[in-house]
Amino acid sequence: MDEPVIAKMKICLLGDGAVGKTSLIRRFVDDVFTDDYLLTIGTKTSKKKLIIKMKNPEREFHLSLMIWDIMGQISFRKLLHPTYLKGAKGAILVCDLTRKETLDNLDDWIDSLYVERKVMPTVFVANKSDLENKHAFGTAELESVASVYDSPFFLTSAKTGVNVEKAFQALGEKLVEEMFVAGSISPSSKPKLSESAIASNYQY
Ligand SMILES: Nc1nc2c(ncn2[C@@H]2O[C@H](COP(=O)(O)OP(=O)(O)OP(=O)(O)O)[C@@H](O)[C@H]2O)c(=O)[nH]1
Ligand SMILES: [Mg+2]
Repeated sequence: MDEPVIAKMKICLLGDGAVGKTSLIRRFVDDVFTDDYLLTIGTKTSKKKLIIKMKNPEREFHLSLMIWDIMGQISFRKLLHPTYLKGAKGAILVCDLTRKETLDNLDDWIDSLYVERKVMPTVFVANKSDLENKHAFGTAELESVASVYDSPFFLTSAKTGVNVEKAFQALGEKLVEEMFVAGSISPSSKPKLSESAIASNYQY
């Protein structure tokens, strides 16, 4: 198998206040959860390595993700977006299964995303699946939004951890696909790409 391809990239989580963006990142990065709601003030970044294994051609990708967490309060949306989204290569759109309006509002978040770039790999997540008797919508509604953007979708719980890793993996796979489509990596070549060389291609 060819050497792993190493790339650094910025991704971000978008969605209304209290949908669970910070909790999903904490579950993914540190595998922890708390019931406390500490609303994010401004932005916060975390790092995590993600390994994506491609089958055909067989190839491993080591993605160093710089994950940007933003406060979801609507009043801050326009103020923060220009810097928050700059250089982002992909996004996870997060809504809350117990509040239907958080799904409807994803359109607005996507609009802000597309100001930065016309198309970007995205994954849709409806969080808090553990609150089973409080669901205000289901898979079908989430799918109908995600399909408009040709994106994978997951019902997740930052509390139990269900599907959290899968959602980030799915975004990682889309990012890798995009690297091929962009032509920066050819499947047949044996790249001698140093981390810094890749980083200059994929700046965050
Ligand atoms: N039951 C349950 N509660 C959750 C889940 N994810 C988050 N929460 C709770 O929901 C509240 C908000 O979670 P946060 O992760 O802070 O939400 P956020 O999207 O980062 O909010 P902002 O920073 O204000 O944009 C907290 O009390 C969390 O404990 C989940 O999967 N299940
Ligand atoms: Mg937060």
